[in-house]
Amino acid sequence: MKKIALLLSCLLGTAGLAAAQDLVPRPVSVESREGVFMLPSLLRIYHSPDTEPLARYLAAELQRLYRFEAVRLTESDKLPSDRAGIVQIYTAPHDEMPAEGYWLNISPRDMLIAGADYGGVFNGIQTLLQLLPDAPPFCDDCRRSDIPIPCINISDYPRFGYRGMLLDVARTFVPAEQVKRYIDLLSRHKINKLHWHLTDDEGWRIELKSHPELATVGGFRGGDSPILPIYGAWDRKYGGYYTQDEIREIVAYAAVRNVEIIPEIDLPGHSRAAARVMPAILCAGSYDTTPTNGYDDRNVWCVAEEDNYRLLADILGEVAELFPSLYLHIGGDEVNSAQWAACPRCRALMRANGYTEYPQLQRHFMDRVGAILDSLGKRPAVWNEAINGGRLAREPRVHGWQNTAVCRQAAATGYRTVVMPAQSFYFDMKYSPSEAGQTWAGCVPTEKVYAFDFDGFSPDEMARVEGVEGALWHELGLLHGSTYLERQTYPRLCALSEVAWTPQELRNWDDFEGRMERTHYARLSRMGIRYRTQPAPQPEETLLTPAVTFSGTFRATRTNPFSIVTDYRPGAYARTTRGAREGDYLLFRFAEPVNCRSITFTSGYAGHPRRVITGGFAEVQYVGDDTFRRCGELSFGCVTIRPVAPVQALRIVCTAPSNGEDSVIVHPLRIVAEP
Ligand code: TNX
Repeated sequence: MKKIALLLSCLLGTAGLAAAQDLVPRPVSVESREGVFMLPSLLRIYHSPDTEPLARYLAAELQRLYRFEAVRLTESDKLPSDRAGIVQIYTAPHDEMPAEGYWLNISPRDMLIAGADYGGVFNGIQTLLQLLPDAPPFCDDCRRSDIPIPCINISDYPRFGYRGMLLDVARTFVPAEQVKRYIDLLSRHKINKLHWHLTDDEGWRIELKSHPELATVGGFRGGDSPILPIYGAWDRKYGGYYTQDEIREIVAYAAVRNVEIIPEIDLPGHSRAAARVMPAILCAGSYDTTPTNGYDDRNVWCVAEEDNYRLLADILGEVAELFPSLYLHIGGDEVNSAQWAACPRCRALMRANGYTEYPQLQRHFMDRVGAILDSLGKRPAVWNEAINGGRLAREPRVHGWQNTAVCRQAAATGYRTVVMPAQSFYFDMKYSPSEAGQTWAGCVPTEKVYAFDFDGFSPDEMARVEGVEGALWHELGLLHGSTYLERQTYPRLCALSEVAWTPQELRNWDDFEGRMERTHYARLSRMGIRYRTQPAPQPEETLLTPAVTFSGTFRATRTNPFSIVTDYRPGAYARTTRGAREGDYLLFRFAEPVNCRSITFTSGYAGHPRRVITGGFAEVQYVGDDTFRRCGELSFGCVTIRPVAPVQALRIVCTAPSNGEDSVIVHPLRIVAEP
């Protein structure tokens, strides 16, 4: 048995060394050593009092990975004279070790993790976990202890103190258990902030004892909810929210994993869900209100309404109590000033304060909310637009999202800045043109995330950069199903973790890709992550553009006429003058019968379920037939038919209302020739 262990250790020793080079994010300094540490039959973990949760965490991981249960925890700074086979974890503040940094020393005799602080020990444990070999194929009488861990000395610390990820649970609800898993996976990449986007136009996800209806009503859209369905939840009541107990549990779960949660209540815009539950938060005169869909502008809190600040004190008071983080994110993005412009009281407020522009009125609002936070012992975090109306009274942390220039500008103006330009760090964008996701900030392949290098930032600006953040906006969650969240996040998050952690001079794409391919993708698989893989090349297809006439119950706008469809203008679309109603139809009649393999009809923005026909079916008329035959149902506004004979005409029949959408987008038919 001993011999086998020795042989194993030799084999795995060298494999281990290779794996040691394959850590993600790459550590600052790694020095390989001879030999391996074998997990002993009883592993003794010595820990300092403050790292007790981490000793438990490590023990739980060994149990999960190897069914290894022979662990004894001892709280002590002193080690026994027999140090063989022990692990020591402790915090050791040290001048030379920055916050969240750690030393990890593995010798054949013992393993030691000394962290600058709790986070440092946690990060050291993450590195250790990445060094652990695969679970051997256990049998009942196998010893659980033949697990060799390569000897190594690592000294490591983060480039940035803020290494964040935003999760939008407003557009697509993510149940509490999945949020925990998401946090766990982030923490394994040494990400230490979760920016939790809890409210938006499409839903309010946090239970409040003072105003329960915000969540119990505003947490759902569709059906009998005052919030109309959108983004693929058209035919059912959809949603959810987190109870305060769940939130406390998630916050505690994250804290063990060195993840701080920064909750966001998006104000004063993006507040349609709140406004549908409490219309009085809107400017007087905009109370009407026939429900409508999409980004209608009646979602903005009235700045002049004093009751609003009392309400916000209630709301933020509860939020502040639930979340220990110093910063609470209060939004400030994409505020439409149309309601303020039409509101006599907002206009009077502007005059009284000598404001000439709406961003100043927004600053006024943010300052009032900032004062509430101040009274709660908290500070505001805001989106970059919030600083356009002059300097905010309470020192905020600014999240720059629109592009890199606004991030630089915020830092240059003296704000603590979180850098998260959509063009590099928005994981709701597509990886490549044929894949799922949004496109407004272009495609964001993993290489592009990795390549972000603060080009053009001055040393002064860099001094204000607190770190970086990825973002998973979630409009398309229902469209793309249960694998979307992790696929959009991984492997881009691995690249982000290295932008956030590893010194720039140690970062190199080829090196990163090598580590991913050799080792880290396998680690992701072991964690059960369904990460994105390179899509298979599309088969060559020939598209047909047969002469076609178009008719039906819709009219099109002047700027987007139906001729765009009948001309097969690539990338363009027609737009109707109103949303769809039950019984509407669109009829495509071909000049000659069309022989083809398939015809795809698409409504709405490509890959983005807005302005779609939310329900309906396709009917085909084959050559020689007088009647139409039903041949497919619309799904997310699209349908593909595979004709069995030459096609004379295609009709799309609407069976559902458009839920207040103002128009339908109609793309040219995609007709694929027979091979
Ligand atoms: C812009 S980022 C938004 C979000 C959307 C996102 C989609 C930001 C502050 N506002 O509301 O979900 O684009 O990519």
